[in-house]
Amino acid sequence: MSLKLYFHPLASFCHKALIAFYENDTPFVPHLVDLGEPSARAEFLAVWPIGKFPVLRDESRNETIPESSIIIEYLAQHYPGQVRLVPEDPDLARNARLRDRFFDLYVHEPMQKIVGDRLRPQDRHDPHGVEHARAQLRVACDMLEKDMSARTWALGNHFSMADCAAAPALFYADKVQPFAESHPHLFAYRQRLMQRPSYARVLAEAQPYFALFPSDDDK
Ligand SMILES: N[C@@H](CCC(=O)N[C@@H](CS)C(=O)NCC(=O)O)C(=O)O
Repeated sequence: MSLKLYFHPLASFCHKALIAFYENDTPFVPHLVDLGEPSARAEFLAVWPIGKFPVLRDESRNETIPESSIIIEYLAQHYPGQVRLVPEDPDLARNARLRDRFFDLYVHEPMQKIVGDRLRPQDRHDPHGVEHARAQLRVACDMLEKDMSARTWALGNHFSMADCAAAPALFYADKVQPFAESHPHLFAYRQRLMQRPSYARVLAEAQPYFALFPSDDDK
C-alpha cells in the first residue's frame, strides 16, 4: 500500500481528506497521530514540521502532501475515482476551489478559533479574537444560507471538494454557534452532508473520540 494518511479521527481538517478517500474507496493506510504523545509528535514533525494534519505520504511517487485541499487535488490527479471531486470543466473546477477556500477560511477557521479558545489556559483567553471569529462565522453563514436555498451540494448537483470542505466546517460550526433556527437551508445542507455515506463513516469512526471535544463549560 503506497498511500499513508497521517490524521486524527476527531480533527476537522482530517475529516475533509477522509471524505475524499471514502467517496472513491481509495485504498490507504490510516496513521493515527496522537500529538499529545511526545514520540508520535516527534515522528510526525519529522514528516511535516508545521505539525498540522492531515498529511499524505505517497511512497510510490516519493511525495509528501500536506494541506487538505492539496491532498484532494493530488488524489484527483493521481488516483482518480468515479466521483470527480475536482470537476473536469475548468470554470466548475475554479468554482469548486473558491467554495473550498470559502469554507476553510470563513467557516472552518473561525470555528477552530472558537474551539481553540476553549482549550487555552484560564488567563490566556482571547475574547476579542473569539468575538471577531463569531462575527465572521455569522457573515459566512448568511451568505451560505442564500446559496443553499436552491442547491443540493455546494456547486448544485455535483458533489465536489467544496462539499468535502463544507462537511466538517458546518458539522463543528453548529456545535459552537448553532444555526438550525437562523439558517435553515444551510442547516439542511449540513444534515445532508452528515447523511452522505462518506461523511457518515467519518463521523462513526470519530464517535469514540467526541468526548474529547471541548464544550463551552471547559473554558
Ligand atoms: N490548512 C490546513 C489546516 C490543518 C489543521 O488546522 N489541522 C489541525 C487539526 S483539524 C491540526 O493539525 N491541529 C494541530 C495543531 O495545530 O497543533 C489544512 O487544510 O490541512
